[in-house]
Amino acid sequence: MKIPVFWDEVQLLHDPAAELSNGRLVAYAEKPARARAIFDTLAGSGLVEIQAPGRLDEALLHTVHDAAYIALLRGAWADWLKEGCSGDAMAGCWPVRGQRDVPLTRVQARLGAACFDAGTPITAHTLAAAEAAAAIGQAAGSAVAQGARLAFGLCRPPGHHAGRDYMGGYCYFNNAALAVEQLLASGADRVAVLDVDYHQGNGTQDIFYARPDVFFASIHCDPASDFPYYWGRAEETGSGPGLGTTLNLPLSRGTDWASYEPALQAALCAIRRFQPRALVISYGADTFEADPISHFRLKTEDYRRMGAAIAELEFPMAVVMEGGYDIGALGANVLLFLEGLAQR
Ligand code: SP5
Ligand code: ZN
Repeated sequence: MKIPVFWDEVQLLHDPAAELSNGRLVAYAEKPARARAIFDTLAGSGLVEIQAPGRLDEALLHTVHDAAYIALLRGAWADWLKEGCSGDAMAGCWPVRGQRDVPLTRVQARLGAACFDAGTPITAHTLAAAEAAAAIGQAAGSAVAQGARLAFGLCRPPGHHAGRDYMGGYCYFNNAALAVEQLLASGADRVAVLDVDYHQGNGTQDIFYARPDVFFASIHCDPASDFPYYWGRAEETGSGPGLGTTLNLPLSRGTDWASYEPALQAALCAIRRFQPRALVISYGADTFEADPISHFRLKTEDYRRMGAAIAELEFPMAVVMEGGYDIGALGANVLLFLEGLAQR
């Protein structure tokens, strides 16, 4: 059985010029060539069947994201031009915590209030790409709901840093959360998310933080040293009816497979205990040793091991693509992970 891979080339049109990094504007790391490299490797592998996603369900999108936030993203580029700005649309002024809630008119101000970093610009084609990625997240969830044991959503832009009403970390819509909500809408009563991107999945955590029906586990670099800084400590375990359904496993810079594997087993153990009907995996290959923006030391072969370890869970799985910035190795790092998952 070939693995269904959902893909839409509209995603390649999102191409921001720069991001703010260590006090400088530098080339944007989340480049179209990333998705192209993954697509080419998977398409040439004989392991997968490329499929177009269905239409993005408006109601489902509104289950995950706030209506005013969706409207902001949809209007941002036109507003930016109307207000006489040039360059990619992004804020340069942000409200601080605890600030009084005031009505905002300028798109600069509205973007600042809805974004937590200076790495998530909006271009002419960003919305189209982000909607395609969201549709792909939904399609991956839907394929699993309809009986696939494994499906892969080749999403770009990524999604796990985007919350209900905010963007950040190269993410606009939360593609993994769309997969989760699609599974729940199709009758699953409990769904788990395993996030293995180098960066903690703060958006997914926030969206499901108080939910007893969605378990969120994330293995990531300690936020004391790395982005997203303000989320991802081990003490964050959920709230209210969702207390105990969030698991954060921060690891230090320099982590290799020997130190990664025990954390992965701990996450798998907790997921098994939760007994979900399905698992959504936020897969980032930025844990790779040569990743240009990250500091773990996993090797290409380790992704097959990671996939095989996760495959020990008997639940059906929808994988969505998150980060991973070493374009030369990215295709192999995705393919081997999928091969490991498909081994069962
Ligand atoms: C989905 C995902 O992996 N998002 C990560 C966002 C990380 N943003 C902060 C990175 C800081 C390093 N910037 C280096 C840019 C090199 N062009
Ligand atoms: Zn990442």
